[in-house]
Amino acid sequence: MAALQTAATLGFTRVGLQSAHAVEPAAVESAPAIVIGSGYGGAVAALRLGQAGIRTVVLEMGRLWNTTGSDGKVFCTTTAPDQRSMWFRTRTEAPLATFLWLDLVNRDITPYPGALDRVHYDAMSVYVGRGVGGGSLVNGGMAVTPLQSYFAELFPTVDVNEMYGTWFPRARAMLGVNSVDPAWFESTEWYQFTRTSRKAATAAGLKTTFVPNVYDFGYMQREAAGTATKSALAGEVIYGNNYGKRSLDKTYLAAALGTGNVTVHSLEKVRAISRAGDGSYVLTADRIDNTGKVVETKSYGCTYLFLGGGSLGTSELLVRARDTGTLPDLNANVGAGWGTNGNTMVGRANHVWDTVGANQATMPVMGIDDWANAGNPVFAEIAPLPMGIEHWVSMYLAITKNPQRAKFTYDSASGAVRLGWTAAQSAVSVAMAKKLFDRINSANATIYRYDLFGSTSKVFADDFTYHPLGGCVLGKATDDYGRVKGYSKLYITDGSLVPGSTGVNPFVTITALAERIMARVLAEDIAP
Ligand code: FAE
Repeated sequence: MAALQTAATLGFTRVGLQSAHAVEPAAVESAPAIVIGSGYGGAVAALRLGQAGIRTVVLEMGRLWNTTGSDGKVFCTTTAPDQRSMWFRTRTEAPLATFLWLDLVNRDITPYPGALDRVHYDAMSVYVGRGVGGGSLVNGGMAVTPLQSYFAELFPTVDVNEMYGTWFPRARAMLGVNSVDPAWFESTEWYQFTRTSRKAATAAGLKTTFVPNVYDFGYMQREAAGTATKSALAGEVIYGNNYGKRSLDKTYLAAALGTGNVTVHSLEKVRAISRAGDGSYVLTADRIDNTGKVVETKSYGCTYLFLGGGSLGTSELLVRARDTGTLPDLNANVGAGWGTNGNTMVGRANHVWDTVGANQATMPVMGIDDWANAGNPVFAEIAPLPMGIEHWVSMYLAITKNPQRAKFTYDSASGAVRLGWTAAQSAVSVAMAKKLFDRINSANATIYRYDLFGSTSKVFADDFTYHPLGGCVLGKATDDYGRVKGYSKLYITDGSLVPGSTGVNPFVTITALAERIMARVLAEDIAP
């Protein structure tokens, strides 16, 4: 007894407890500003805070992708994926599961904090990027500015002239947006697949349009010439590009670190947010190792909190905070207004003389633009299917104007946040995509492919999206500048602000909105 008392007096009991429970919160680490997540919304917030001289900590659950594996590369290939491919999986879960119904694509892997995650909800699964740079590490780089009239419809309270005059141009410049050289596009084998899809769309009286990208097309031309190491021309995309792509770690985040005011903590997942008596925010974050084990639970404090965890990450954190009572004044719009951007994937079989080429660049550069068709608005990206063989398949990612929206809800029994999206809601996207591609098939006397998405008769991939949007919609869960209603000094800057749809690929919209928010918040809310 005496010995125990002595030990306790000396503080040994606490030391003993800490080693037995390594996840006990350590002392609070504080910073004036914290940003959760390092995708588009988080990266813009970090840069603008850093430039304003505000010491900022970014907490990112994924890895910092800056070390090479045994193959000398940072990211693994798509054709031979290893542990670096996916977020804690024993087998990869690629979007195109099969070819001729054979599972030729997926591989067994060791669980590891890989770059691509597929988050499964009841009737919808969502692909997201994990790592410093978020979705920019794994996406197709298509950098599309939405139609001004549609943006105005989605965001009636936002000044569209200011958006299109200031914030969209700023976002494009910062992201390093560029376009394929049209002459090279017309002549290279690497975009034969796109030219074949354009021909089929034109035959149906449909309009096609070039779309810009953040992949460096100068680099791509050098890849084709054999003077640069291949990346987009080596099938790299969904598990990361080793070269050529201007992902956020090379643009916004590099600039943010360059201010000297921003620190990024990787492999730290925020799991709870609450508020201290003085109005500052308190975060609980789990630091994990490469096996996923929680090696430390950290406690952070900040005056200004910016949420950039993406549509899923931010919505889940805030729904949980509201419904577990740690931020009880969040309103009922938190968790609402979620959509898939109308995503549906589909493949068509071409005639034998309409080849798509064995060699395909992974960066899409063209879309079929039928958004002006009021009866059935669809924008369909012409997507690659690089298999190293001629397979005559034309792939598309259709973005449809699906008006369906869903909610995130907190399940107190399991502690999980669920998404109420249903299969019937996906069927609306499929019906719209089908109308467009039936037109193309009928004009070209071609058919769909039935062998690409697993089951024997599945034509349209209706169970996943690359474009999760909404959950904390601008003007509803927040004011018109991302300030969360019910709380001061709490902001959202990511895709959860976008009401379920942008009509095009979303990251330019997310970046431009974040720029607009940060300019206003820094000018009005944060003392220099
Ligand atoms: P995001 O980029 O997802 O960043 C959120 C970050 O927060 C991630 O790094 C998370 O790991 C991290 N995070 C989340 N929760 C927590 C937490 N609790 N604690 C710590 N960290 C957390 O969000 N869009 C285009 O415009 N063009 C394309 O060509 C395109 N292709 C795509 C292809 C694929 C395969 C995928 C998956 C997406 C694609 N997208 C594309 C979508 C685009 O990447 C996406 O809209 C943006 O990345 C969303 O940006 P956010 O800032 O909202």
